[in-house]
Order: sequence, then structure tokens, then C-alpha cells
Amino acid sequence: MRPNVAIIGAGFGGLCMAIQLEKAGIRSYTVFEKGVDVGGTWRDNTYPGAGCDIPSHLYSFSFERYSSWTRRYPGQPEILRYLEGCADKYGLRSRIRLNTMVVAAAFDESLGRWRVRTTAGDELFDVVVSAVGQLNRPHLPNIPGMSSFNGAAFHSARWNHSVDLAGRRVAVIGNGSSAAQLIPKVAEVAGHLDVFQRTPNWVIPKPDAVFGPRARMAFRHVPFLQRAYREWVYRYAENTLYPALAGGWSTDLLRKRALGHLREQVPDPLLRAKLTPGYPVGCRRVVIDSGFYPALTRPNVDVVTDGITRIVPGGVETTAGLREADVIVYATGFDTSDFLAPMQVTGRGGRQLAEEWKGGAEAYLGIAVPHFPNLFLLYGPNTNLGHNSIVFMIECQVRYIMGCLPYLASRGPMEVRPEAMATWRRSLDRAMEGMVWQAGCTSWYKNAAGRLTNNWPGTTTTYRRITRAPRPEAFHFARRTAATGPVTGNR
Ligand code: N01
Repeated sequence: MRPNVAIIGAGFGGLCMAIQLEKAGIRSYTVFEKGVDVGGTWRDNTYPGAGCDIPSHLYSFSFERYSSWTRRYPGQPEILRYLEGCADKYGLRSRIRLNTMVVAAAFDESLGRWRVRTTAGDELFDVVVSAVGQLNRPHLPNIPGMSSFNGAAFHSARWNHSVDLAGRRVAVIGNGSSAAQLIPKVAEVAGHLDVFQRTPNWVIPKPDAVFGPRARMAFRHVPFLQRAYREWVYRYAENTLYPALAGGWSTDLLRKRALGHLREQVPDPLLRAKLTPGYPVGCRRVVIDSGFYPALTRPNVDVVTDGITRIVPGGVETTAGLREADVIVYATGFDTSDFLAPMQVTGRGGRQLAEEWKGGAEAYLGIAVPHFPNLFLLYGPNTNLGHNSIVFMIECQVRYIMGCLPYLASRGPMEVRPEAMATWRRSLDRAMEGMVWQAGCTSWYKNAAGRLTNNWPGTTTTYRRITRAPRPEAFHFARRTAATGPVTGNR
């Protein structure tokens, strides 16, 4: 039996899943993509300066290594081209339905299948794989008066390219990774730029480098060079960056690196004080950028730390008065902790996923949820990283799901046991205890109640090991086998 698979999203996750199905000769899948093309976050984020702060030799599929990256940290257009190239090379396009949003999915117990509702109608599938990512829904703040603003206003992930910023007064609200990338570009052209900072971030330099024709030739032709480089980048992240997040040997090193970077790039002690975080390094996502601080020292840029009270027609009002603006950019991040929202996902017994997750999203290995048979998640709860490439995690998850498919064929719909979920939850909670993310800071890694719903607390090597193959004993199967006896009705 070849399962009929619905994949939701055509970003890194959805494309990876589709490619592995193709490689296994399973063409009975459909990728639903709400956007106009493939690429996910790399299609959405087109703000000036958008790029990756993980080296792309690692931030790409291990099975589709690309020797032609033009820089160590390529920009968004190059990453998007890579993803489009993958869709073309593996012949995925005919199976991708663009401009088609999944609004709901419900498990039909009598059929043992998922009824997937899209903006184009209803369809039945054996398996649903969610590949919607964690950073796909822009978060707009709830500041009084936002709709009263006279000028153009947009979110960093919905950049309005028709607005000319040359010579204008621009307000950027937020100072996370997106803001840090776009601020230097905006500062170059704006007449004046106000950066509204609520919480300073730790910033370390981005050691970017151009890969010229010779380097690219070497990556293409010198045996094992590309593989060795990728491995080196991976090992550095695992062995140096991860310990800094886990209270290990490199914590102090990372802090000193960030403070040194601040000292080197910001000579003004007052500005430096504003930019110095008051919480441990790594508690929030560390910004990796070499152009951010220099941009903040420009004469046409102010870092505003006075609290925003409201938006008025002429600009941004703060506790210290009005900051006039012609354009407001909301670099205010994403709604990260509701995961599959706003899709309505209904499992066995009419259970609603949103209700199951009201205390905080969770999934066994970040992949499977009790009471939701044959639903698999990519980049699900507790699989985000603060130190390494998320593409690595996605590949682990896809391999795991591929490992589940033969069980579905022989034993029917599979559903993770609540006991397995409880054991997983306990081990996760234990592992979280030592992580710096707990150290009294706000971040998008946590839900409103402060529960760390987004990050994986281990190394990626550990994650790869524990997701190498599904353990059938962690699941209920709808059909009996001689080895296991009946399981239906024993839930
Ligand atoms: O979003 P963020 P982002 N009033 O959530 C502020 C990935 N990424 O889009 O810190 C005033 O980090 C908020 O303030 P505070 C990466 O994983 C990767 O920048 O909460 N300010 C903060 O400054 C990253 O972590 C790359 O006090 C408000 C900012 O908005 C993730 O995406 C590149 C506010 C939000 O920062 C998200 O980054 C870019 C309010 N009401 C992004 N509400 C790569 O290179 C929010 N803020 C791979």
C-alpha cells in the first residue's frame, strides 16, 4: 500500500519530505502551499539585507550539497534559488498546489484517514505531514493608534518594496535578527532612522566571506572538500556553541566575544550601555551580524529606548515625546508558540489540537501527538535550535517519518502512546533545567505562560540518534499483528 500523503507547506521542511517520498518511489503525495511559490520563510522574508546567519554549506540539504554558494552566509535570493532548484530537480512542481491554504484537517475514524480541508475543497489522505515552520506568522504588536498612522507601515516579513525609503524618516520597531539585518541597509538610504529597542540583544560578529570562482571550483572538484567543510561548520556549532547554551565551557567565551564585539564597534559609552544586555548570553537568540552595531553609530540613526506609548498619525509617541516618522517597519517577530494555528486540527474522538496544546504545544520527539494518528510534524514543538542548522533537524524528522510508513502499510494508522509522550515530556523537562533559556529573559522560545515550547535542549547529534528509527512500542496501531495482539480499543 502506498500512503496518500498531504504535506502542508513548501519550505525547507515540505520540500525535504516531498523529495524523500520521491526518492522512495512514492508519488502519491500533495504539497499544499498557501503562498505563490515554494521557499517558505525564504520566499516571505525579502527585506533588504535578508540572509542566513548559519553558513549555507550547512544550512542546506545533506543530500543536495551545493558547491556554488557565492558567500559563506548567502543572502535570501540565493537561498530561495537553491530551494526552487530543489523543487525543479526532483520534479516536485507538479505535486505542489500553490495558493492553496489548508484551513482544517480532521481524522475520520471510520475511514482511518484524514479529511483535509483547503481553500480549494476537501480531500482524503492517509497521512498528514505539517511543515508550516515556527516563524511563518508575522507578529504585529498591539500598540494603540497603529491604524491612525499617516505613512506606510509594514512588517519585516511583508516588506513593501514599493515604498522608497530614500531621505525619509523611518522608524524600525524591534531589534532582533531580522531588524539587525535590515537596519544597516535602511540606515544607508534613510534621512533619519529611529530604532526602537525594548530589550538589547547579545550580538556576535558574522565572519562572512566571498566564495570566488576558485573556491567554488575547489568545492566542486576537490574530493571531500565540501563534505569536510560542512562537517567542520557542524562540529563547531555542536562542540563550541552548544556548550555555551548549556552552561558549559564556552559560555564565558561567547559572552566575552559579544562584549568585545560591542566594545570594538561602538565607541560611545552611553550607546554601549544601552546596547549591553542584562541577562545571560544565549538566553534569547544571539544576533549574528557585523553590520548592525556600525549602523547604530551613524549620525542619522538613534537608538530609542523610551517606551512606546502609542502610534500617532505623524510618528511614534514615546514616554519622552514624539519621534516623527514617514514609514514604520515592524520588525516585531513572529507568533511562534501556537504552532499549527490557525489550522483547525481534529484528532481521534473529536479532540482539538489547539485545546490539547492550550498549556503549551508538545509532541513526542517534536513529531507525533497522542490522539492524532498518522499526523507528523516537521520543525514541531521543542525542535528549534539556538546553535545549529534547523535543516539538519528537519532531515532527522523526515527520515523518522519515512521509517513510519512501512508500519502504516502493515499495521494501519499509528498513534503515539500517551505513556511514551509522558516519558518524553519528563526527559525534556530534565534536559531544559540546565539550559540558559530558562535564565529569566523573555523570548520567542517560550509561550505566554513562560513554558519553553520551541527549543530542543540537547545536541543535534543526540536528536539524530533518538530519531534514527521509530520504536514501534511507543505507538498504538489500529490493526493487530501476531506479534503485538490487538491494540484498538486498548487506548
Ligand atoms: O524577531 P524577534 P525577528 N513593542 O522575535 C520587538 C530567525 N531569523 O524577526 O526583545 C516594542 O527576534 C522585540 O522586543 P523584545 C531567528 O531565529 C533568522 O528579528 O521582546 N518592541 C524584539 O526586539 C530569529 O530569532 C535569521 O523586548 C516589540 C523584536 O520586536 C527569529 O527569526 C534572520 C514589541 C522581535 O524580535 C525571529 O527574529 C532573521 C512591542 N509591542 C530571523 N513586540 C537568519 O539569519 C515585539 N517587539 C537565519
